[in-house]
Amino acid sequence: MIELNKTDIERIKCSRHIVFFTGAGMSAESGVATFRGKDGIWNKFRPEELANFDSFMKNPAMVWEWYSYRRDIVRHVIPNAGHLAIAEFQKYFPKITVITQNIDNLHKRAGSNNIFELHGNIERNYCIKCKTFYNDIEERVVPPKCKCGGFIRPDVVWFGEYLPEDQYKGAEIAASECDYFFVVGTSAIVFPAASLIYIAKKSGAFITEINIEETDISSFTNKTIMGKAGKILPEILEKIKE
Ligand code: BV8
Ligand code: ZN
Repeated sequence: MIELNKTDIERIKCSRHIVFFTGAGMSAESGVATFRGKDGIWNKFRPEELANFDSFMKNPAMVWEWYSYRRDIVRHVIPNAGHLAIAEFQKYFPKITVITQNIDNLHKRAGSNNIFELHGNIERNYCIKCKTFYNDIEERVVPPKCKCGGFIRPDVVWFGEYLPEDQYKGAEIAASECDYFFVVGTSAIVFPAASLIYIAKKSGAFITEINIEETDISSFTNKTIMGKAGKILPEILEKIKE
């Protein structure tokens, strides 16, 4: 059972605005591999080799194949009990915000409707030359090309690239205004995304981390609950509903 006492539950219950800041661990129980865990996808590759623009320009086919492989996985998985619990929180609180580093669209598919996608979305693609968006592309040709001749790339944020302004700004405001900030399934080492945790704390939010292991921020949070997101989040929701 979760390590939350009556006071913890009361504190959540009287929150007006709760933020769920999520990383790859949120989708692990849906079958989407994390990045840095023992079976993380980046153990086989290195982010520098794949999730950056120069690699794409040097070897667009290799980078495109990697995203096609991941897009195929995402298309065949479903939101887990953790995603569904976060979506159900919307019924019991005036304001719920999801800030995700994930590009897998699972929060939206679970029914969350106030989401900031800091690192983009693997279902969206655009032409690097004319910026035309392509959602369903014929993946026969690798990498696919736009009618203008430009390469088509996934609409995700690569290393060294800026986060979408509107997404980061919106997330920053939510982090500074909320009274409760859950950090779920993230190693909290990628910036500027991870700075939102510090912004929330500085603004007086209560920070609770849900993870299966200690992270760089565990000593910094108000509370750390060891456990899987797909188990802990539904348990917290049940307590709220009691
Ligand atoms: C930028 C999209 C400005 C693509 C991603 C040195 C110091 C500080 C910063 C830097 C630095 N050197 C470089 C930087 C900047 C760099 C950065 O932060 N690097 C890190 C690695 C040090 N950041 C950038 O480049 C950003 N842009 O700074 O721009 C700029 C612009 C121009 C010039 C200069 C500066 C852009 C970063 C975005 C990169 N794109 N993803 C794609 O996905 O292919 S990042 C990638 O990492 C994913 O988005 C992922 O979500 C994110 C963070 O990883 P996590 O989500 O935390 O996943 P991870 O596997 O690490 O952890 C999973 C956790 O879950 C673990 O803790 C595990 O225990 C837990 N878990 C597992 N199972 C469960 C669970 N928890 C609960 N339940 C479970 N079942
Ligand atoms: Zn084009």
